[in-house]
Amino acid sequence: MRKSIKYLLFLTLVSGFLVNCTDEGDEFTTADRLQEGLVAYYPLDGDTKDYSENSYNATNYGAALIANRFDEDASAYHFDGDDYMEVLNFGNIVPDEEITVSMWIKSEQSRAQAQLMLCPNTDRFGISVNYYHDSQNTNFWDFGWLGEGGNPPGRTYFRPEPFDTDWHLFVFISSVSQSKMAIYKDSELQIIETDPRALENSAGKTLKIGSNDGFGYHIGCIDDIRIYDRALSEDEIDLLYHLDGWDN
Ligand SMILES: [Ca+2]
Repeated sequence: MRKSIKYLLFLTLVSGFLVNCTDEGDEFTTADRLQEGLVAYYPLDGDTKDYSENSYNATNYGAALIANRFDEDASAYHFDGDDYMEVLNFGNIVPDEEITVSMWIKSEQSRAQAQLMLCPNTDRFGISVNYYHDSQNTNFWDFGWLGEGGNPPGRTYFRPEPFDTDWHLFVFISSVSQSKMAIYKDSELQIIETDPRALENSAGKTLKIGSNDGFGYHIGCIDDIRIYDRALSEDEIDLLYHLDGWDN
């Protein structure tokens, strides 16, 4: 009898221990998933620092702090047409075959503009959403694109992109191992193609945020930029979209 009571007590302790472990394990897993493979993270909450382990901080040339999508003061940046940020030597750590870029963008116009560009802009790593092209609003995602016309390897684009001036989460994936390039908007797939290309010759290049190389300035706001060295899953993209309770 005493033995079975002891055994019951033992079982109770063990099950309590297991429940605790599982809870902590789940929390760890969720946070850990969005940290895994993160090579750059600019939350843009009052500064332009990189909060990943790499600490490739951005220098700001004119962009102004503004409220983010949750109406929290000074938690995103506004670009008025001649502003940009730059991260020197980002080309030394940029992923070259497997990459995901996630960023919140609020555009004021459809125009010739870039929100991200590795410069000098040769084989291109660049993002241009709400770009007015061939009389249509377009979202371009270039990774390893060599400048050929048409719809070549290393480039995918979506149009016509319906234009509005709201915040949207854009996620861009290029993966040589999975043979895909994809663009997601607000966690919905916009387009997927099967001809990615590896990025070459990136050493020493500068990452520009909010412009191309001295032109193509973005007009609008940018927030929460994350760059990963892997292709995020659709579940992870959904996690990013709803992070901090966003449910629009
Ligand atoms: Ca922010």
